[in-house]
Amino acid sequence: FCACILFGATAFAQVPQKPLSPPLVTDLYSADPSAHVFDGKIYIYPSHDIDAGVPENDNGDHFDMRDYHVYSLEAPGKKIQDHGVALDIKHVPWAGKQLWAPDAAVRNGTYYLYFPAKDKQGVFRIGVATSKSPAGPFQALPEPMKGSYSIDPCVFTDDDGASYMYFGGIWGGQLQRWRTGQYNEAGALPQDQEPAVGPRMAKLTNAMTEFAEPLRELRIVDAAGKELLNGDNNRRFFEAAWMHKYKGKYYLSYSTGDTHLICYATGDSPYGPFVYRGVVLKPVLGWTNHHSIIEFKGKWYLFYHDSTLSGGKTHLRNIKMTELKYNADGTIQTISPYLD
Ligand code: FUB
Repeated sequence: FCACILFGATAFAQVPQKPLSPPLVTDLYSADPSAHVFDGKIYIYPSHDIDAGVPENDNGDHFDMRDYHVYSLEAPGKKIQDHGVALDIKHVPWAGKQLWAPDAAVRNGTYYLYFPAKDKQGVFRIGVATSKSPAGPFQALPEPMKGSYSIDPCVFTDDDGASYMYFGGIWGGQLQRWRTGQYNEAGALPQDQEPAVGPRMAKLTNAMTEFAEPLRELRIVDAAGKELLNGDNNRRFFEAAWMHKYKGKYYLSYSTGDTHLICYATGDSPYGPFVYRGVVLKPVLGWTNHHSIIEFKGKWYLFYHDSTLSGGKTHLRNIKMTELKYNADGTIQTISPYLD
């Protein structure tokens, strides 16, 4: 099938016949799965897709989600458990609309849910909610994180216990409006021959609710050390940053958006720079591609989504998982989401 459609378009022409993996959840639509191992179990923090009747456009306004459910799995292949509504937008005082891709973290027995939403002025911010259980329910803080903007937070905790947030997304994710560090509604992407906009990141405070340092823009470079350009749509960052560590290296993976790939780049520090290494996941049915990568009992897994359950509706997705394998040199074996 062809991946060449606009962000707003409904579906690919054809539903692939042989998906690599079945949907994990079939009674609700779910997307953007951020997986973690907490208390020896896999917990999944996805978006909860609904059909809100909002017309499709390139800003992704049709992704008009209003709550989150948390899921858990005792082990891959076991029955998934739905822990119910973990957070509802009506209990987030600052949020206006669009609960997009969340993530979670734990510190000292408190679990933190990080989530993007548009504030009452229509500007994406990142909120935090807390719970004593990884399954929630979560209680939102009254304000978004100070200095936060854009979408798709990912919180990575390093071996030394320091936690870092990676975030951002261009187009509807508004990252191009923050290129100067200040909000500019007319802010545009760079020219094609200029370096692409990078994801933002910063260490978090011990309280996990604020940035502990000024935000940085990550550099993603090619093998020659040259920054990826804005016109390099097959490799440049678009949204859905995820960080994991394998054999001492930091792996930054992300979606290329309008070319529908999950790519990755590696580095020697959580701050980068990151060298582009290749493709983790080829395009899926539906416009968006969004994932997470975790280790569980010695094996590695990719969590991702597609739109098979809805017959290809791009805003009605379903989460999936499959094993992820490395080559001896640390490169990731590219995954094809369909067998035909
Ligand atoms: O689910 C809404 C948005 O679509 C996410 O925040 C993006 O990463 C894309 O998957």
